Amino acid sequence: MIPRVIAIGGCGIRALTRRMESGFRNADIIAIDTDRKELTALKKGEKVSFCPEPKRGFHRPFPEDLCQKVEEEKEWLVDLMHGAETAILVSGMGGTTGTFISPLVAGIARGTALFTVAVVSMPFGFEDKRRRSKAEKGLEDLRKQVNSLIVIPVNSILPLMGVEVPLQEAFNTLDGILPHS
Ligand SMILES: Nc1nc2c(ncn2[C@@H]2O[C@H](COP(=O)(O)OP(=O)(O)OP(=O)(O)O)[C@@H](O)[C@H]2O)c(=O)[nH]1
Ligand SMILES: [Mg+2]
Repeated sequence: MIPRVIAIGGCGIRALTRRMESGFRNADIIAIDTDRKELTALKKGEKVSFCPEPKRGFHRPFPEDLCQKVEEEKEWLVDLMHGAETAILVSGMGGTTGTFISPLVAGIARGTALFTVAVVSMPFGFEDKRRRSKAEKGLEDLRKQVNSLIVIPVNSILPLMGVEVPLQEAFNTLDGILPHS
């Protein structure tokens, strides 16, 4: 039976898009994001847009709004899981969308008796320190909700890439690794 692959946030969607470009078909894909542009770039799969209304002049979602949105859409998400035995979540910890939504969606998948695996990256060492602590917290929440957790040790990729790595190149390399895991 083919798994549900659930890409969450920019990192998850970009990594999956790259994997599909190299010919990856055997999965039912669900993409969840708060950014419509990222979702539009994905050519295949069920797209779930969690774009809250801009609030107090901010255009980025607030974590509490995202959690509420997931709760509101829970039944629909349960339906999307229907018929599968395994869910594989792909996301990057450290932003807002992937960090806060991944544990909730993992909980929903596991709650519907799917064997639930999460493949995530943690921020590179050169990223903002606040991202790291946010990512650590997200990872702990996620760990409680999955059967299996695979964390990609991103900093160990850097030495493979030479001394001065452009940021985008580091992410591109990670995109190549995440969905193979
Ligand atoms: N593989 C890969 N990782 C990325 C990329 N962009 C960012 N990341 C990593 O993923 C983490 C989360 O970034 P995003 O996925 O863009 O964030 P998001 O989940 O969409 O959350 P918000 O945009 O903040 O709501 C970052 O801190 C980076 O470590 C990318 O293009 N590819
Ligand atoms: Mg994003």
